[in-house]
Parts: sequence; structure tokens; C-alpha cells
Amino acid sequence: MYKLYGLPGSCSTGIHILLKALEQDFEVIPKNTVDNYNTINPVGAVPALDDGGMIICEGAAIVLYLLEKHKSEMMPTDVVEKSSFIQKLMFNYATMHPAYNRLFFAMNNLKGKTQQEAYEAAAQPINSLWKNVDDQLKSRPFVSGEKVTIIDYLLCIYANWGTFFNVDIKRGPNVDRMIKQVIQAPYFSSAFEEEGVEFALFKS
Ligand SMILES: N[C@@H](CCC(=O)N[C@@H](CS)C(=O)NCC(=O)O)C(=O)O
Repeated sequence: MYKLYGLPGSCSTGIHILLKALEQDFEVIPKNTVDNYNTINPVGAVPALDDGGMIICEGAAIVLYLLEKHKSEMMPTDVVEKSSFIQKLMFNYATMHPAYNRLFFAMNNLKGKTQQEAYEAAAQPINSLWKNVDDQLKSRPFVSGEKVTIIDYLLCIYANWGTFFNVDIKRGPNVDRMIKQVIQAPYFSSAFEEEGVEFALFKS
């Protein structure tokens, strides 16, 4: 059985959803219940996956490990398609997620007018990134094509983060269509429920 170290509603929730989609046995261990979490991941971040004592850190590495190990159809076998899939996955982990980190930094470290200005400055590049995703979704239902993948799950989680901040994030109509479809999946909503967090997007 896998052990997934995570934080509710964070990027680790993407791995939680993926483990459900792959029909794997696992338990989710909240990071804050672990004494000395840095012995699991020396940089202190979630997710971390324990597979029989072998620890894997970095979300992208965990995704690639799980998809290859379980021969998931999410991962194309053709080398060109696989490269495109990995490019989109890395866009999530190395570009979109860090863009949202600027909002979390402002929330945790700034106050008042300075915080609001930082939110608004951070929202600009995020909006450009969503425009890029929205353009891709003009011609297909999901980022990787006809079938939902971990790439879409993660984008839904990042989009939900936007509800935490007092700033307007513009995602685009195709992105919203994709999100509304993905969040219908039982394994998506049950992962949020099990973590005790609400998917607040589209709720007024
Ligand atoms: N490069 C890492 C970054 C992961 C990351 O930033 N995780 C956040 C949650 S989304 C985290 O653990 N933050 C530390 C904390 O909140 O204690 C990865 O992709 O796995």
C-alpha cells in the first residue's frame, strides 16, 4: 500500500486523485501529523510518496513513476506524444504552480496595500498562463486530448487556489468548461471530501 504525504487541497491532492483513478490502495498522511517531516522530504514540501519504504519526492517525478508503474493509458507510448504529455505536465509543475506560489507568498508575508498590490502583480502572469491553456482547450476537451489526465486534475486544483485570494484570476471559457467536467468525476470530489476541503470554485 502506498503512503502519500500531503496537505489538504494542495498539489498533493492531485496525486491523491491520481491514485484513486489508478485504483490503487493508499493512505494519505497529513504532513502536519508527522514528527520531523524533513526526514521524509528534506525540503519539507508535499507531495512525497512512500512505495514500500522507497520515498519519491517532487510531484512530477511521482506522476511519471505511477503512470509508468501502472502502465496507465494517461501516458502515451509513442515517443512524440509522450514528449508532448511530459511538456504539458512540466508546464503545470514548473510554470503554473510556481506562478501561484507568488500569491501564497504575498498571503503569508505581506499585509494591507502592499499585499493587494502583490496579488494584482502576481495575477497578471497567471492570467497569461491560463490564456495559453484556454487556447489549447479550444480544440479538445482536455489538455492532453480526448481523455482526462493528471494534467487536468492539477489545473483544477490550481484554479481552486484562486478562490483563496482577493484578486480576479481570468481563466477563460474553455478552461472553465474543462474544470466543470473534471470535477464531476467521483474520484475527484471524494478526494476533496476525504481531505476535508471544499472545491470552492463556481460556488458563490
Ligand atoms: N517542486 C515541488 C513543490 C511542491 C510544493 O510547493 N508543495 C507545497 C504545497 S502545494 C508545499 O509543500 N508547501 C510547503 C508547506 O506548505 O508546508 C513539487 O512539485 O513537488
